[in-house]
Amino acid sequence: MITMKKGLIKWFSGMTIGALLLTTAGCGGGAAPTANSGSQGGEAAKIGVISYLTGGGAAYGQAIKEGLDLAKEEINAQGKVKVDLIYEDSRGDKTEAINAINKLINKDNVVGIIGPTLSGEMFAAGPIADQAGVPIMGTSTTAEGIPALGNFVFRNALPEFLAVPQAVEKAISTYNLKKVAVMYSNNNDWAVSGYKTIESTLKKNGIEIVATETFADKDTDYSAQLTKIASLKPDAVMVSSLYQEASLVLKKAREIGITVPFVGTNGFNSPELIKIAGPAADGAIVASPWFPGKQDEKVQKFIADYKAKYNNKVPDQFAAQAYDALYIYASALEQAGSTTDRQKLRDSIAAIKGFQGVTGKFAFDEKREPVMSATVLIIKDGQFTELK
Ligand code: 1QQ
Repeated sequence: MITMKKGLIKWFSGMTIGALLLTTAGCGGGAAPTANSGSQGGEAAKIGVISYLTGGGAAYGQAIKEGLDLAKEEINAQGKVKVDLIYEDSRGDKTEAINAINKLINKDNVVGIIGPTLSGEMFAAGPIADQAGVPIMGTSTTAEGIPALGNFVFRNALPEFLAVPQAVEKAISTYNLKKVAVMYSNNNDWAVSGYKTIESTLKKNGIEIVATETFADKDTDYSAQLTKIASLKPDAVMVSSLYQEASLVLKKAREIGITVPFVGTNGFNSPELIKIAGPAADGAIVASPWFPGKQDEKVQKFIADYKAKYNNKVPDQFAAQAYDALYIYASALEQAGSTTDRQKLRDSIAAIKGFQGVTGKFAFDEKREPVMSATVLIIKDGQFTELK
């Protein structure tokens, strides 16, 4: 269990940094100091956002920002609570995420944090927030073990251990799969976690794994792995990676004549995959709690408002989950009756029940894992459609 060990080491180093911060900040956690609240409306709750806003995976972070900004506008207009968002760009980097979290907690005195975008960043930054007693909620962090980082750590992203088995099993039954090849990025914590879920689901279903090929984030040449896979003639290929790498894998695969279905993990849920891979993305399958085709009033209103604000752009899963996340915070802040009390905010988030968002019904279980359901999607003619 190499990753578990790694996780522990990270957790301990996070604890040390967190403890140091507590001492230097000179406060024992709990309520954020109310001083320095600035001129922008004294009683607005200051929420820090750590997002992947520039670099290779920026489409994830930009979508998250768009969803949050729209929700903020609406929440502030409704006036029950006021929220102020302070953005930090972590560029998908663990060190940047740690720097961002320290700044948000100690300089900006935020009451809570949304983000970071990647599970790997959360594994690095989450324990710091937890030690400082600041609630933190990932909107896109789907690896196994996120809420287990500590009592102040939440997510409203559908964990891969719920999403991946649905996508994999749907593909098995739809295409009568017998033997598959698997690929994943082995230097990305989340991609590794997604791969493990793919593997255990395949084993559970008695599917033969003919090849397991690895690569690293930012790799651009996948010919060696795919040539080997092509020679083994699998019924499908399952890939755990972010959109940048996944798009290049898809393009190369189609180029060398691999026409079988692909099943992806959460990284596939960005329309950027379709933009980069083009027609090569057709036939890719992924599970998501978000489906813009849902005939639901709340979903359709969100899509219309989002399109109106962002140049007719249709919101993706990352925008939708971020939008819901800020509403979850707003509702918890209202319940807490304070815009500065971090402990009360934590307890109110944990107590969220029966929340109805654009990604469906939402609650946390006793381990602070989200209770939500998924739809299995397939890309057809450059569009995410429901795989029925
Ligand atoms: C994670 C993910 C990524 C796909 C988010 C962009 O699910 O890192 O957990």
